[in-house]
Amino acid sequence: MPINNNLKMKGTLSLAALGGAMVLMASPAQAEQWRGWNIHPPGYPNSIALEDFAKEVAKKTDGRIEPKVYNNAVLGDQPDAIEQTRNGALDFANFNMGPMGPIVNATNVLSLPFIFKSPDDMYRIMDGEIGDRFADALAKKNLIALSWFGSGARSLYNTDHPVKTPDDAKGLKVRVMNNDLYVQMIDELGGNATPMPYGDVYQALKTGVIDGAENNYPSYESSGHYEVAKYYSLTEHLILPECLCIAKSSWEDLSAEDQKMVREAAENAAKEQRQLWQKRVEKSKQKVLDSGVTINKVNDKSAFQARMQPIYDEFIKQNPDLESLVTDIQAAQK
Ligand code: BDP
Repeated sequence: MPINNNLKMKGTLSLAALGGAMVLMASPAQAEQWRGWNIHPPGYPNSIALEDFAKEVAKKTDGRIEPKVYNNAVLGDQPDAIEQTRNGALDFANFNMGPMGPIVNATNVLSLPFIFKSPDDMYRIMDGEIGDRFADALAKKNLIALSWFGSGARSLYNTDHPVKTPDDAKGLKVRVMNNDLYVQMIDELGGNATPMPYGDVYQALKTGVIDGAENNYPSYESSGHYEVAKYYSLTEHLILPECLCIAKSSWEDLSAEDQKMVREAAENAAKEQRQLWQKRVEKSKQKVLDSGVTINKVNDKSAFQARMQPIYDEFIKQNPDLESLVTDIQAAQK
């Protein structure tokens, strides 16, 4: 018996080894596995674009690189994922420029409320020379921004009344993304800001830890926040670009030819994300309306804008080197 068993095992082992060798021969030698971070659920415009980026990279490199996208922030919340990508523990990601501010100071310019007049202005400016300046700042912190995604305009929403004037936000406890500028932004409206990971907001709204938050229609809808916070007020105070970013270490491992292919794939992903975004905004808006959400027009946005002036003044005072970036963005929208 023991002899037989031994023989059987040996046979099994060698067959397995042979199988392994065949697999190795069939797939390209040492395929590079890339781990990609995504905060959104499957089916969200960004998720679809990232999936397609992964497929295109695998195809263009004949499987030498195998990117895999991990959705729903399962690899960590955004500030944590930014660090992981900076140190190469993650290979690529779709990051919003809001929580990027504490790490790449120049990107705080993008978080100044009302800095962009419309998503189209944002796209045009980020696709040009000004966008390259942000990409340079990111590269200094080990993040290679290959293309820019959109995230629409963020508006305030809360549980028990419309916010039509700045004073309507007085006393509100509002969740913001991790960035001091947003704490100041809510302060200027007389509210109390709580920075908190995206994934914790639903529960915090439900239990009354916060009264509201702020986001674009697709996130307001896909996160389920609209089920709890039924007043969505069109303040449109932030129009934030997002990057498709690669870890510098993963980028530098690529040949010049592969870099070109990966960049192309990222640019295609951005085109796709922007198209899908448009459709998703309409779909999400309809869905929240159907569920009984009240959408409030803000007739005088300039009242909100005026409240933000101290943020600009202080920012420029503290970051004189970034003043030209602010004024160049403003001048590009005149
Ligand atoms: C969404 C962004 C995502 C942010 C999230 C948030 O796409 O990157 O993490 O808002 O509010 O719109 O945290």
